[in-house]
Amino acid sequence: MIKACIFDLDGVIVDTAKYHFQAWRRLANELGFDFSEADNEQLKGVSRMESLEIILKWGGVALSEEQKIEWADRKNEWYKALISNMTPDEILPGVPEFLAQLQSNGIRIALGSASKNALPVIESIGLGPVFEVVIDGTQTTLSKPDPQVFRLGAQRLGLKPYECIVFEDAESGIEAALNGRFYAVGIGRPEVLGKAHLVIPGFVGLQWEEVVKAMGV
Ligand code: B16
Ligand code: MG
Repeated sequence: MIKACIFDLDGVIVDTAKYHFQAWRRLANELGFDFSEADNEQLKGVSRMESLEIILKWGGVALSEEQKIEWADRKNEWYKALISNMTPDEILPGVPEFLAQLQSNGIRIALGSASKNALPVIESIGLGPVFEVVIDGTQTTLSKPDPQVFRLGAQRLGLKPYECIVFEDAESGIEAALNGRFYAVGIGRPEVLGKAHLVIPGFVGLQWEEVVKAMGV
């Protein structure tokens, strides 16, 4: 019996991936190299410092630990400037309607994001009050595919993993959910998210009853 849904933020509720990409690309460019939007896929759901390591490897750039922290901070300032202008219009299509269905069915709603900026993002898009529990990158020590972020969410809700469905757009996020024995719905392409119990292209027209039926929960 499902009692709660735990949502990833970036790529599920809102498309902040484009802002992460712009800020990381600026960092790469200032360090003298470039990377593509396709490369950026590999950074989805990956923590800030791990993303930096991957990008530096792409550019063949070696930095001291101190320099890494400085560049990561710089990237975060650029990212924060980009997200400061976000509005509720940027909530991904179908998300508000799906959240409303959960509320009317008595299903509890939580957020499980790797981002340390999750709170300002949900506030600026007006969804702050919708999430009963928020677990973000400030509360975790282990990155997806470790299930820590979702386990903390379930714990805070007072529920077992098998009572929760995780909605994720990143392969590492689906793995995290499965590693924690949660039900998992992938938002995106089946080629990438095929391990999930159910994969959907997005929330437009999605009915809660259909999800329950399709997953046999
Ligand atoms: P920050 P999610 C993740 O959020 C993003 O997908 C990933 O691209 C980003 O590097 C990570 O948050 C950390 O974000 O630098 O804001 O702490 O998809 O888990 O909601
Ligand atoms: Mg994501």
